[in-house]
Amino acid sequence: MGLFEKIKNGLRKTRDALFGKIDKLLKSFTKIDDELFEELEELLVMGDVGMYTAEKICDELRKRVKSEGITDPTEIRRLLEDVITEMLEGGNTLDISTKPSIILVIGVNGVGKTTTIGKLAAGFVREGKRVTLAAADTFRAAAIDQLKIWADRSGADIIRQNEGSDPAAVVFDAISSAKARGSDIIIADTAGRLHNKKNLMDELAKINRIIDRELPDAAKEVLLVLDATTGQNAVNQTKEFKNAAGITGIVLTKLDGTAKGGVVLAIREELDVPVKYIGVGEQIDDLQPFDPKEFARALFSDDDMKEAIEEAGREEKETKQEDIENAEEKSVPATADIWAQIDAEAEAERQAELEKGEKTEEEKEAARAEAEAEAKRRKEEQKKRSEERRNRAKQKYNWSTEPTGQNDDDDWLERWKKGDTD
Ligand SMILES: Nc1nc2c(ncn2[C@@H]2O[C@H](COP(=O)(O)OP(=O)(O)OP(=O)(O)O)[C@@H](O)[C@H]2O)c(=O)[nH]1
Ligand SMILES: [Mg+2]
Repeated sequence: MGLFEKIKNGLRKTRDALFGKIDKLLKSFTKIDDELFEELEELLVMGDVGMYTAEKICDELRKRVKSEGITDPTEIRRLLEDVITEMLEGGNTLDISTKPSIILVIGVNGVGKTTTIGKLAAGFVREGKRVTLAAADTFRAAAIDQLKIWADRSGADIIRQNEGSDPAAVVFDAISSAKARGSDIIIADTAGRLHNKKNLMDELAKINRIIDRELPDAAKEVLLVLDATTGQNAVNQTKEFKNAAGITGIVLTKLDGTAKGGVVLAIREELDVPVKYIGVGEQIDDLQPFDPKEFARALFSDDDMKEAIEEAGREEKETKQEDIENAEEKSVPATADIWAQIDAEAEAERQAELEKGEKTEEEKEAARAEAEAEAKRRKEEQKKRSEERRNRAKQKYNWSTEPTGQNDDDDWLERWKKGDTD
């Protein structure tokens, strides 16, 4: 499947729910008037574009309709595509211009940080770059294991420490290792959940300080991962993280599972943070660099617009319900897959450990037997030597019995008792 096809497929729900409806609306009007713009604005707001952004889009459309002298409502579709493209443009590319560059990946739990890192790493490795992953989500042991799986899958190096270790120390290690190995890119995973928000933000600030100290001249990206299925919540999360972590870009995941793709516009417009990647599925190549033009084109893609318009006729509630269900369905098996894999690996490790354990037990048994035999042999030898000595002493001192300690050569006797004689 081509890149565009993937984006198009990934945006099918948003296209069906929002842009299909817009198309239907435009076709139902015979002239361009205020009512049309009002209804259009309402559709945009319903499609998670946000009030402020929806208004802005409509103002821009009004201006262009006027300046271009457009009278056919269906032409608004083209204008809308242009306005959306322009709105989303600027700062979309990742700055990885230095060696090494560093990408810090942040976001609340479950949004797709680790998966995104795996996909990013796979893409970079495919381009011939050397990638070092830093397992700085030390909050859960499973998070470290999950990143390890992605490192193996993608062919990246990984630096990890034990669960509970200091994430900033892991990042420090990863930077040192990347420098030593000549890595091109370091990507750091972080925890999405800590005991409280302050802890989380403090931790990110600490990691940031380490990066700035150890790589003062490196290209640095702080990517905030957002789950598109959460709609306006994603906008709120951006606000929270923007202040604390100095975000340079957004990765919007799970667009394939939602009709809320319009949230891209809200994030860009309301918060002025560029979207750099979008996730349109769970496969390793389902993360796409964000291309505003392609994105807008995919939203209005004609081939299945007919189908989209039909879909748009469905009840909003039904779409939303399906949206939620699909998002849940989609994320559960993938997580389950990862867990199953982690479990399987842990089980394999346990088995190996067990076998190793049995062997060691056998070895121990053998070693014990050998040691016993050796001790017995030495004892025999010692006994023999003692016997010889005793005989020599008997002859020398004309003893008729064993030494008693009352012999004139007490000193020798004492030494003999200690085995300290020849
Ligand atoms: N459908 C779909 N699912 C995705 C996408 N990106 C991630 N996921 C799924 O989202 C779930 C959570 O992903 P993770 O990468 O574990 O999320 P995380 O942010 O690292 O989570 P924590 O480590 O718990 O904070 C997994 O089941 C992923 O397969 C996407 O673009 N589309
Ligand atoms: Mg994770």
